[in-house]
Amino acid sequence: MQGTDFPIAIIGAGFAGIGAAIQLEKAGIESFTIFERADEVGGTWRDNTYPGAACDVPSHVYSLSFEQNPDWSQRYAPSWEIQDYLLRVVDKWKLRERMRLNTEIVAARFDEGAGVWNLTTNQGDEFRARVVLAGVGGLVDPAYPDIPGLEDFQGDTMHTARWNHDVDLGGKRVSVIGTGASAVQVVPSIAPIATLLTVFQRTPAWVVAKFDAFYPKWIKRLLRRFPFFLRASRFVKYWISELRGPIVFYNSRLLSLIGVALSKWNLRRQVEDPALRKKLTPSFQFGCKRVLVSDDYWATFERDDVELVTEAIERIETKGIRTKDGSLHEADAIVLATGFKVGLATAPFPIVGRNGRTLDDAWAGGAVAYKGMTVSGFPNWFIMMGPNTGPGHTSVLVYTEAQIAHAVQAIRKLQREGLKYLDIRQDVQDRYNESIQRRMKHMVWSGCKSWYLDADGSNHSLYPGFAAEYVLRTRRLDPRDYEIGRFAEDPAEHDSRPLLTTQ
Ligand code: N01
Repeated sequence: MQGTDFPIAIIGAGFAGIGAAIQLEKAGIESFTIFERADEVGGTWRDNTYPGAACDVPSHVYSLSFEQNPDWSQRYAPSWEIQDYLLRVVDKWKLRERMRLNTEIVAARFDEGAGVWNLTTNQGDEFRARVVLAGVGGLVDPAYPDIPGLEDFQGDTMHTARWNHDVDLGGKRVSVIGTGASAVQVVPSIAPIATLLTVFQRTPAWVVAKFDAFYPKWIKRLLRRFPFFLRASRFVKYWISELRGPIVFYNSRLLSLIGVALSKWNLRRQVEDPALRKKLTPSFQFGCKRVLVSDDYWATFERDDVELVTEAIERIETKGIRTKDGSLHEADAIVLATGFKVGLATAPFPIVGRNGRTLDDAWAGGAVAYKGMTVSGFPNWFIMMGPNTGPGHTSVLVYTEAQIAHAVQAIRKLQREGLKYLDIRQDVQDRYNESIQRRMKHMVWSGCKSWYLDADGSNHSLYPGFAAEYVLRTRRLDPRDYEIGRFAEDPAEHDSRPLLTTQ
């Protein structure tokens, strides 16, 4: 099991899994297999195809730093273009050869004697990996609202994250439930085709201007010809988002005022009616929920065929949505822009580490991991986009790339020194997470309800600081932080079973 015989499992073929595979290739490590439960790569960008779906971080930053793309059509690329980009990258690196689509990992168990993770697939196959890179994403499965009568509705119902392209919303009365990041994109996109669009708002959101624009051909040519300009654009956009960061994440009344001023300016330029403005203005502190970006979401409510309903929903009936004031809002279709089941706080499937301990047990008090990547008792298991690594202000991929680099360092060490495993020390992990939670007190996120928070109000989703700081903190793997497992001297004790057993 040592030397070149070093199987690595990458779980998930979204940005994280694809990025990890490329970095392994670049490091000369080719013994990896990517497992993807869907029939195509892409993750978020494969699944989120609703009208208007796009990135809300500039694409020059929201792309892999080692696979920059001069051809983005606009500052904030639409979802299909990001998916095309990922498909191109996968083909360029010939990753399909090492990929098992339609293969879901449903269980994982660490064999401490062999220093091996036994992974079970949904087809009943067993895969034995020395290292696992888990890039399963945090916002994957749609959250369907718990509204009575949802299943009684006789029109079409669809969630933004599972768009039904067979349904034509043209000429229909459409109701949208939710006013988060997905809603601000879908609402302006379907308003022009629906005869009536009714948006049900439970909590208004702070929305700042997007200043989106198409890149003219000459700019794309320039970026293609002189990659320096592409790198410079990325650098500038990245640092703008970092410098703006404190307005979005610090719990400071003063900084918050800047955000509020920017957002109110955006509201004033889009909405003239003061009563409508009032309904659309949040009462919670700027940054507490995700700050949204849009140039046309608020303006959509000025249309005669768009209605904003702020009355709470009582139930859904066969013909539409009944609000608490007794009104029935008839609809032909309901769009649920109600977000995702946040997958950060629980194991994505049963994962059993050393001494038979499950990841769900380890995370009973909230999801914690050292630098968001490694969990004590789960050796050689590296999480990408793990606990407390989400940003509220910049591209998540900056964090993901730091995690990939860290995991590659660990793999190199394991290989170079013929080690059995690296297991983060419990005291190191605890100290790290105590410091993260201490810093949370200075962040803005605890003042309102959002997917950032667990049921008990604790935050195990976001990183309380700058991306640059996270990158610096994760740059060097310090072996002293890890308990090192070594193989027995006697080769007879080494596990020699095949690495992949298909039943
Ligand atoms: O989901 P959300 P999302 N009755 O949870 C409302 C990422 N993202 O899909 O605020 C009535 O933010 C809920 O109301 P309230 C991004 O990280 C990225 O929009 O809870 N309303 C809220 O308005 C984002 O943060 C991009 O009171 C109900 C909405 O539904 C994350 O995904 C694009 C309800 C849910 O908002 C999630 O965004 C899109 C109910 N029973 C998303 N239940 C990029 O561009 C829920 N709501 C990268």
